[in-house]
Amino acid sequence: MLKSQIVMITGASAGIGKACAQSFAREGARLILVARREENLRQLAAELATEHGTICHLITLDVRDRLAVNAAVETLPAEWREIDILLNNAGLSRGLDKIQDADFLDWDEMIDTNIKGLLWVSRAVLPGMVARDRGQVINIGSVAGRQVYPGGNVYCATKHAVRALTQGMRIDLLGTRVKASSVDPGLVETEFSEVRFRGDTERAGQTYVNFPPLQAADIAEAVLFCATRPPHVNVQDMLIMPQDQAAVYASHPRGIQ
Ligand code: NDP
Ligand code: 8X3
Repeated sequence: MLKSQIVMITGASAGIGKACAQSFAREGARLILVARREENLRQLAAELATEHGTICHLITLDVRDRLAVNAAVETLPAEWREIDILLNNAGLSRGLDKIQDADFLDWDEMIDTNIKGLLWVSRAVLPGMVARDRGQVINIGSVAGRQVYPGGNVYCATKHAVRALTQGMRIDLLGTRVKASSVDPGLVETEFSEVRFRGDTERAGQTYVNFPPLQAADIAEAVLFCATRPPHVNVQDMLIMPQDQAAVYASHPRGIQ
């Protein structure tokens, strides 16, 4: 079903985006890999070419840069223009500060990446999908788009926005054959916490000691499920949690065996 389809993945250089690239590659898709760290993308593309014969097109950019996003999509080589699936995954959190204490720059970075970056990429890619009357946008939301936790304030607000934007896309695309879905994970062990705590690996590591977290591959399976439904089925959203995390406030401290 995905053989030779073109899948564009933002934030493909690490974590969930990288795992999704591996899953789509196994299914025979062609991949447009997007992120800022060019070396990571190159390494991933080389791995996928060796393991699955995957053909990749690499785009090194910051999704916050609207002009760069537009230029990258507009100048895609002819054989890469007809994107079948867009996975809006690039995103991050910064800190866990209270609103009264937080750094404005952290807010800018989260809002500009998680909300505006997702919008810039979607705005550039969606017209082609609508014109072809086929395609799918899959947004990576979060349990933080449904609940708020202490210090989560602005990050949670960005993920609530992603949830609203997926619903908005779904409504705006009604009448076309273009799908819109969101996959909303609970705690996943990736570089996410290291980024949140700006490289403080000890603090980041503490995030994952209380119970077995999800792995990026678990989310990739869910994304693949959304991407492989028949034409008359649209998965609107999926919430996927670790077994020991029932809600952002309610987890079972089993420890990691
Ligand atoms: P990682 O930090 O492991 O990966 C984040 C990815 O996003 C990287 O590839 C990074 O690439 C990319 N990225 C970040 N900022 C930008 C930018 N400005 N422009 C382009 N790419 C960017 O984290 P995850 O894999 O965990 O995060 C992926 C998504 O999953 C995010 O949207 C996150 O909010 C969401 N999520 C994560 C959860 C978790 O517990 N880990 C749970 C729920 C949702 P590079 O730095 O090379 O640009
Ligand atoms: C990432 C999951 O709970 O750390 O979106 O916000 S959480």
